[in-house]
Amino acid sequence: MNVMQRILIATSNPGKLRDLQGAARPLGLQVECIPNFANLPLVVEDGQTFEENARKKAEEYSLHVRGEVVLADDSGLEVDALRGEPGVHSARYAADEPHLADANTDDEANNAKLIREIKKIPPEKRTGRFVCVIVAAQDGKTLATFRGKAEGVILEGPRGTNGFGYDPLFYFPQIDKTFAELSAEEKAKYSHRGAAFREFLAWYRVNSALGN
Ligand code: ITT
Repeated sequence: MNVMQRILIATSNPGKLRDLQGAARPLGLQVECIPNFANLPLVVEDGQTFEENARKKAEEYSLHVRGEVVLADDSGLEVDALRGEPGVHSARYAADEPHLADANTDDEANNAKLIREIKKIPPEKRTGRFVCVIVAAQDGKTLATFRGKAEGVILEGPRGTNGFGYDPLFYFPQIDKTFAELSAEEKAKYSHRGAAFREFLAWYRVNSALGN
């Protein structure tokens, strides 16, 4: 049987949606943004961790689609020599301190700031990782939390035109490419989001009609 199963995600970030759709498609699953997402009241991401923010988004947005399992993704880039920054502030790294929770800055400005900061660090110390936490919630309650990461090196100039966010500055030694040089299939295979989504799927197969 080949029934397309639909999974809802609460995100304003088209890059995340594309990544998840890329990871889901080969499995015959469909990932869609929750209906009317742009008109829902914004959830303020003021948590100290990816988990807190993902949980807050999943729980609050799931109240708008009662009875459905809703996913939220909170993610970012941790640079070791920058004490884990931009981290939970990844979407608003270029904003003035204290990186107010409702003030996202654009990818270009965030990347320009990362380039300025990484140039101050010796090349051999430019390690970091993308982290993704996905929370599944229903009717305002968290059902489960999933985590994925991808280890790499931060470049001081962009490479590649695919992807979004910090992808052009994130070099992934395992296949000698930046994340902006990956196809949708490769990003699903190697990325933090692909890893977290696979964990979700393993859980979903057991906990939903998919497993029947
Ligand atoms: P939503 O909260 O609406 O989902 P957002 O963009 O505000 O969208 P986050 O608060 O989780 O999401 O911020 C994540 C930021 O981390 C994102 O804007 C990128 O700058 C960066 N990021 C996360 N995953 C990434 C990836 O796969 N490639 C490049 N950058 C990524």
